[in-house]
Amino acid sequence: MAKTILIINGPNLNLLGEREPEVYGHKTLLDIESECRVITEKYSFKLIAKQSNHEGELIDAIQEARKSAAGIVINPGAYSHTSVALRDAIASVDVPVVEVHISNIHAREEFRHYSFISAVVDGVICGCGTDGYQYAIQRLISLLVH
Ligand code: CA2
Repeated sequence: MAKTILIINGPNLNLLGEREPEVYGHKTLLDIESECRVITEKYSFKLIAKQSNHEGELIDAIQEARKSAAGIVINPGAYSHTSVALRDAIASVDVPVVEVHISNIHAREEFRHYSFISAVVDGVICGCGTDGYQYAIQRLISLLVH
């Protein structure tokens, strides 16, 4: 059975492609997931994508992934800057996790500069636009196949 990579997206990222294209680009979340799937299939991984606007649902998805996923790519959205609970959930996961931010959070408002998540993940990709998700998948695969 194919091993699974999970992509988790947090609040408001379901709006990608609909608003603020100057910050978040023109692609929808479905476009991004399809691009990532091309990469995961090449390496015989199955891709599962989840998005939620609710902190508890994101934590549930991370806890479930402890049993079912080989690795996780996560864009926690605004919860990156606020959620100790999400950080604790990620810290409890044994599989590799890569954090993605579409925008360069360090070049934006000061409240976005700190991510509670970054210290407990294996890598952070930030400011590379929506291509960052593909870079994160590539990194995860490198960690998993070597
Ligand atoms: O740059 C990123 O990926 C962020 O994680 C996106 C979050 C933001 O709160 C973080 O500081 C950085 C916001 C996601 C909102 O997504 C939208 C997409 C389209 C239209 C409106 C919001």
